[in-house]
Amino acid sequence: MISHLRLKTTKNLSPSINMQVDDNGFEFVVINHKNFDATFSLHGAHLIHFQIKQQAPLIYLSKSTPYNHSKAIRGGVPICWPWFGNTEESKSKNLPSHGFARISQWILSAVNEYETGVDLEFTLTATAETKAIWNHDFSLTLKASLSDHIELSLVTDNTSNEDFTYGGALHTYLHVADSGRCSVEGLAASYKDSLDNGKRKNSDQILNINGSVDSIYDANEQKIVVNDESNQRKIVINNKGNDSVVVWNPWIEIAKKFVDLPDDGYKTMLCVESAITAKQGVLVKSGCSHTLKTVIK
Ligand code: TA6
Repeated sequence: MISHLRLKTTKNLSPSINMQVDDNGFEFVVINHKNFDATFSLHGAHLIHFQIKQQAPLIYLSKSTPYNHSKAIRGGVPICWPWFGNTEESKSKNLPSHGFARISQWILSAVNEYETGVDLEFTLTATAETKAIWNHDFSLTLKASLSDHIELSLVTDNTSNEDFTYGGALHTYLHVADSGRCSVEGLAASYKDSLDNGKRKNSDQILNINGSVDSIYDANEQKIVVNDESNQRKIVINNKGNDSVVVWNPWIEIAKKFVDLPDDGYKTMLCVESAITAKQGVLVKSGCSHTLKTVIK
């Protein structure tokens, strides 16, 4: 829900889409389509709200998250790029967790509205600031298609003269009625447990959420099904271009450590992420591109 945000319209882009800002000039793209409502922030090209009319929100957003350009918004679908989590290099240089894309100001580069939905494109290109952190020329495009489902494609274009590798994630925070009454099917048979030094473990056929979980599953071709039991719905996720699927819920004790997450926030969120977590990342040759995608219904 974003009703707690006090926004005012600055520009109408199409019948259902307008630009809005908060009291600090933080910019949002707000979509009020006849079938659904959605909101992106230009900060991070960050989908922070998606709700089909007469249904519960599909995306979780923390009511405690700040909206400022130095921090990532907690919730929504953060774009983690060009690395996942913290790498040896990012830690040694005290660089932001999950890369800089989600704390950068993107440009809304295309808007298209039609009977059943909307298509939006956001772009981020290399600057002196980004090259000081990650010394490559690139063009990053988020292609969002919203209708009765969410389709997000993150296209990495290598516009430099040399090859590069990248990691990251479409770090989706699903909204669920009660995470303790959720289960996840379709995950790979093996995962690395980030709560146990990344130890590789065999997984159960069905993952029941009943405590802190931070697991990196190998990607497989299967669809992932989240049984959001208390909402009496199943959320279906299909990913492409990922090498892993990350499932995260901080649960009670870890949630308390996040100032931008209410202490009970863990109850109504569950992260299921389309991710590239392999140490070597994905190679994008000079002049080529790679797409990381997630479809959520
Ligand atoms: O995707 C899971 C994870 O890497 C967790 O380990 C936790 O750190 C989470 O992301 C949130 O990271 P953030 O940098 O957004 O606080």
